[in-house]
Amino acid sequence: MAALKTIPLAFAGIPESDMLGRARDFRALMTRRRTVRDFSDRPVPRELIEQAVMTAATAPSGANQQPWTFVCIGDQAIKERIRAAAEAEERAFYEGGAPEEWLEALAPLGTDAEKPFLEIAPWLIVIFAQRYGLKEDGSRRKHYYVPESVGIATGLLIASLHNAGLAALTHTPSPMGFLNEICGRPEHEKAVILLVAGYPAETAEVPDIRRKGADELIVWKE
Ligand code: IYR
Repeated sequence: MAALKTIPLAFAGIPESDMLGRARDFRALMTRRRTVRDFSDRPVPRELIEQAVMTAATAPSGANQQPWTFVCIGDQAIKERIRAAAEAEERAFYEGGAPEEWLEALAPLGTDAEKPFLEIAPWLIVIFAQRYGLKEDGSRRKHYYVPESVGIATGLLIASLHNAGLAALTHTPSPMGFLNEICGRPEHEKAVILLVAGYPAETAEVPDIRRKGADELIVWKE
Protein backbone atom coordinates (compact mmCIF):
# COMPACT_ATOMS: atom_id res chain seq x y z
CA MET A 1 0.00 0.00 0.00
CA ALA A 2 1.23 3.53 -0.80
CA ALA A 3 2.56 5.51 2.18
CA LEU A 4 -0.14 7.70 3.75
CA LYS A 5 0.51 11.33 2.83
CA THR A 6 -0.45 13.70 5.64
CA ILE A 7 -0.29 17.42 6.36
CA PRO A 8 -0.62 19.21 9.71
CA LEU A 9 -4.22 19.78 10.83
CA ALA A 10 -5.18 23.46 10.58
CA PHE A 11 -7.28 23.40 13.76
CA ALA A 12 -8.56 26.82 14.77
CA GLY A 13 -8.83 26.42 18.51
CA ILE A 14 -11.33 28.63 20.32
CA PRO A 15 -10.87 29.83 23.92
CA GLU A 16 -12.87 27.56 26.19
CA SER A 17 -14.66 30.58 27.64
CA ASP A 18 -16.13 31.34 24.18
CA MET A 19 -17.19 27.86 23.19
CA LEU A 20 -20.60 27.63 24.82
CA GLY A 21 -21.56 31.13 23.67
CA ARG A 22 -20.65 30.25 20.11
CA ALA A 23 -22.60 27.00 20.26
CA ARG A 24 -25.64 28.87 21.58
CA ASP A 25 -25.34 31.60 18.96
CA PHE A 26 -25.13 29.07 16.16
CA ARG A 27 -28.12 27.20 17.52
CA ALA A 28 -30.09 30.46 17.71
CA LEU A 29 -29.14 31.23 14.11
CA MET A 30 -30.24 27.80 12.92
CA THR A 31 -33.41 27.87 15.00
CA ARG A 32 -34.54 30.84 12.90
CA ARG A 33 -34.27 28.75 9.71
CA ARG A 34 -37.64 27.81 8.29
CA THR A 35 -38.55 26.00 5.13
CA VAL A 36 -40.12 28.63 2.90
CA ARG A 37 -42.61 28.08 0.09
CA ASP A 38 -43.39 31.69 -0.86
CA PHE A 39 -40.41 33.17 -2.67
CA SER A 40 -39.62 36.61 -4.05
CA ASP A 41 -38.20 36.96 -7.55
CA ARG A 42 -35.53 39.29 -6.17
CA PRO A 43 -32.25 38.29 -7.84
CA VAL A 44 -29.50 36.58 -5.87
CA PRO A 45 -25.93 36.89 -7.13
CA ARG A 46 -24.42 33.69 -8.48
CA GLU A 47 -21.41 34.17 -6.18
CA LEU A 48 -23.61 33.65 -3.10
CA ILE A 49 -24.88 30.36 -4.50
CA GLU A 50 -21.38 29.28 -5.44
CA GLN A 51 -20.07 29.98 -1.93
CA ALA A 52 -22.88 27.94 -0.40
CA VAL A 53 -22.37 25.02 -2.77
CA MET A 54 -18.62 25.01 -2.17
CA THR A 55 -19.35 24.97 1.57
CA ALA A 56 -21.59 21.95 0.99
CA ALA A 57 -18.73 20.31 -0.86
CA THR A 58 -16.60 20.43 2.31
CA ALA A 59 -18.83 17.66 3.73
CA PRO A 60 -17.22 14.40 4.74
CA SER A 61 -17.99 11.62 2.27
CA GLY A 62 -17.46 7.88 2.04
CA ALA A 63 -13.81 7.25 1.09
CA ASN A 64 -13.65 10.98 0.26
CA GLN A 65 -15.30 10.22 -3.07
CA GLN A 66 -17.42 13.39 -2.95
CA PRO A 67 -20.25 11.63 -4.81
CA TRP A 68 -22.28 14.71 -5.67
CA THR A 69 -23.06 17.08 -8.51
CA PHE A 70 -24.88 20.38 -7.91
CA VAL A 71 -26.75 21.75 -10.93
CA CYS A 72 -27.47 25.44 -10.26
CA ILE A 73 -30.23 26.80 -12.44
CA GLY A 74 -30.93 30.49 -12.83
CA ASP A 75 -32.18 30.26 -16.40
CA GLN A 76 -35.88 31.16 -16.56
CA ALA A 77 -36.76 28.80 -19.41
CA ILE A 78 -35.20 25.82 -17.62
CA LYS A 79 -36.96 26.73 -14.36
CA GLU A 80 -40.27 26.81 -16.26
CA ARG A 81 -39.60 23.37 -17.74
CA ILE A 82 -38.83 22.04 -14.28
CA ARG A 83 -42.01 23.55 -12.88
CA ALA A 84 -44.13 21.99 -15.63
CA ALA A 85 -42.56 18.55 -15.20
CA ALA A 86 -42.63 18.66 -11.39
CA GLU A 87 -46.26 19.76 -11.30
CA ALA A 88 -47.23 16.92 -13.63
CA GLU A 89 -45.65 14.42 -11.20
CA GLU A 90 -47.13 16.16 -8.19
CA ARG A 91 -50.62 16.19 -9.65
CA ALA A 92 -50.40 12.44 -10.06
CA PHE A 93 -49.26 12.24 -6.45
CA TYR A 94 -51.87 14.52 -4.90
CA GLU A 95 -54.76 13.49 -7.16
CA GLY A 96 -54.82 9.77 -6.63
CA GLY A 97 -51.30 8.37 -6.40
CA ALA A 98 -50.47 9.14 -2.80
CA PRO A 99 -51.53 6.79 0.00
CA GLU A 100 -54.01 8.40 2.38
CA GLU A 101 -51.45 8.09 5.19
CA TRP A 102 -49.00 10.32 3.28
CA LEU A 103 -51.59 12.99 2.65
CA GLU A 104 -52.54 12.98 6.31
CA ALA A 105 -48.91 13.45 7.37
CA LEU A 106 -48.52 16.33 4.89
CA ALA A 107 -51.73 18.13 5.82
CA PRO A 108 -50.09 20.41 8.47
CA LEU A 109 -47.69 21.72 5.80
CA GLY A 110 -50.44 22.81 3.43
CA THR A 111 -48.62 21.56 0.33
CA ASP A 112 -50.38 20.84 -2.95
CA ALA A 113 -49.50 20.16 -6.59
CA GLU A 114 -49.02 23.86 -7.44
CA LYS A 115 -45.32 24.73 -7.39
CA PRO A 116 -45.05 28.36 -8.59
CA PHE A 117 -41.89 28.84 -6.51
CA LEU A 118 -40.04 26.70 -9.07
CA GLU A 119 -40.11 29.59 -11.52
CA ILE A 120 -40.35 32.54 -9.12
CA ALA A 121 -37.27 31.86 -6.97
CA PRO A 122 -34.03 32.99 -8.62
CA TRP A 123 -32.16 29.71 -8.15
CA LEU A 124 -32.91 26.01 -8.22
CA ILE A 125 -30.10 23.74 -7.06
CA VAL A 126 -30.55 20.12 -8.07
CA ILE A 127 -28.42 17.84 -5.92
CA PHE A 128 -27.45 14.68 -7.74
CA ALA A 129 -25.97 11.62 -6.02
CA GLN A 130 -23.37 9.80 -8.09
CA ARG A 131 -24.33 6.17 -7.53
CA TYR A 132 -20.92 5.14 -8.80
CA GLY A 133 -17.91 6.87 -10.28
CA LEU A 134 -16.34 6.43 -13.67
CA LYS A 135 -12.67 5.59 -14.07
CA GLU A 136 -10.64 7.00 -16.95
CA ASP A 137 -11.15 3.78 -18.92
CA GLY A 138 -14.91 4.09 -18.52
CA SER A 139 -15.26 1.29 -15.95
CA ARG A 140 -17.20 1.82 -12.73
CA ARG A 141 -15.71 2.80 -9.39
CA LYS A 142 -17.85 1.79 -6.44
CA HIS A 143 -19.05 4.70 -4.30
CA TYR A 144 -19.57 4.19 -0.58
CA TYR A 145 -22.20 5.68 1.74
CA VAL A 146 -23.67 7.81 -1.02
CA PRO A 147 -27.01 8.75 0.64
CA GLU A 148 -25.24 9.61 3.90
CA SER A 149 -22.61 11.73 2.15
CA VAL A 150 -25.11 13.60 0.00
CA GLY A 151 -27.38 14.13 2.99
CA ILE A 152 -24.59 15.70 5.01
CA ALA A 153 -23.62 17.95 2.09
CA THR A 154 -27.23 19.04 1.66
CA GLY A 155 -27.42 19.96 5.34
CA LEU A 156 -24.34 22.12 5.03
CA LEU A 157 -25.77 23.74 1.91
CA ILE A 158 -29.00 24.64 3.67
CA ALA A 159 -27.10 25.98 6.69
CA SER A 160 -24.81 28.03 4.46
CA LEU A 161 -27.69 29.57 2.51
CA HIS A 162 -29.44 30.44 5.77
CA ASN A 163 -26.27 31.94 7.23
CA ALA A 164 -25.93 34.12 4.12
CA GLY A 165 -29.46 35.47 4.61
CA LEU A 166 -31.28 33.36 2.05
CA ALA A 167 -34.29 31.10 2.37
CA ALA A 168 -34.55 27.60 0.97
CA LEU A 169 -37.03 24.84 0.34
CA THR A 170 -36.09 21.19 0.08
CA HIS A 171 -38.44 20.09 -2.65
CA THR A 172 -38.73 16.42 -3.54
CA PRO A 173 -41.03 15.88 -6.49
CA SER A 174 -41.57 12.19 -6.85
CA PRO A 175 -40.27 10.61 -9.05
CA MET A 176 -37.40 12.92 -10.01
CA GLY A 177 -36.11 11.14 -13.12
CA PHE A 178 -37.18 14.06 -15.33
CA LEU A 179 -34.40 16.13 -13.78
CA ASN A 180 -31.69 14.01 -15.43
CA GLU A 181 -32.98 14.94 -18.84
CA ILE A 182 -33.55 18.63 -18.11
CA CYS A 183 -30.21 19.00 -16.31
CA GLY A 184 -28.30 16.87 -18.81
CA ARG A 185 -26.96 14.48 -16.19
CA PRO A 186 -26.06 10.85 -16.88
CA GLU A 187 -28.22 7.94 -15.82
CA HIS A 188 -25.92 6.89 -12.98
CA GLU A 189 -26.57 10.19 -11.20
CA LYS A 190 -29.77 10.28 -9.17
CA ALA A 191 -31.50 13.56 -8.30
CA VAL A 192 -32.16 13.48 -4.57
CA ILE A 193 -33.25 17.00 -3.71
CA LEU A 194 -34.35 20.03 -5.64
CA LEU A 195 -33.36 22.94 -3.44
CA VAL A 196 -35.20 26.19 -4.11
CA ALA A 197 -33.16 29.22 -2.99
CA GLY A 198 -33.83 32.93 -2.82
CA TYR A 199 -35.45 35.58 -0.66
CA PRO A 200 -38.82 34.91 0.92
CA ALA A 201 -41.77 36.87 -0.46
CA GLU A 202 -42.55 39.84 1.76
CA THR A 203 -45.88 38.25 2.60
CA ALA A 204 -44.41 34.80 3.26
CA GLU A 205 -46.00 32.76 6.02
CA VAL A 206 -44.91 29.42 7.39
CA PRO A 207 -46.80 26.65 9.15
CA ASP A 208 -47.03 26.93 12.93
CA ILE A 209 -44.99 23.86 13.78
CA ARG A 210 -42.97 22.92 16.81
CA ARG A 211 -39.59 21.27 17.04
CA LYS A 212 -38.86 18.44 19.41
CA GLY A 213 -37.19 19.35 22.68
CA ALA A 214 -33.94 17.93 24.02
CA ASP A 215 -35.75 15.45 26.26
CA GLU A 216 -37.57 14.01 23.25
CA LEU A 217 -34.55 13.41 21.09
CA ILE A 218 -31.40 13.05 23.16
CA VAL A 219 -30.62 9.93 25.13
CA TRP A 220 -27.73 10.58 27.47
CA LYS A 221 -25.53 7.77 28.69
CA GLU A 222 -23.07 9.39 31.08
N1 IYR B 1 -43.25 15.93 -2.82
C1 IYR B 1 -44.53 16.49 -2.49
C2 IYR B 1 -45.03 15.99 -1.19
C3 IYR B 1 -44.26 16.33 0.02
C4 IYR B 1 -43.74 15.29 0.76
C5 IYR B 1 -43.11 15.53 1.95
I1 IYR B 1 -42.47 13.95 3.04
C6 IYR B 1 -42.96 16.86 2.43
O1 IYR B 1 -42.32 17.09 3.64
C7 IYR B 1 -43.49 17.90 1.70
C8 IYR B 1 -44.14 17.62 0.49
C9 IYR B 1 -44.46 18.03 -2.54
O2 IYR B 1 -43.38 18.59 -2.64
O3 IYR B 1 -45.50 18.67 -2.46
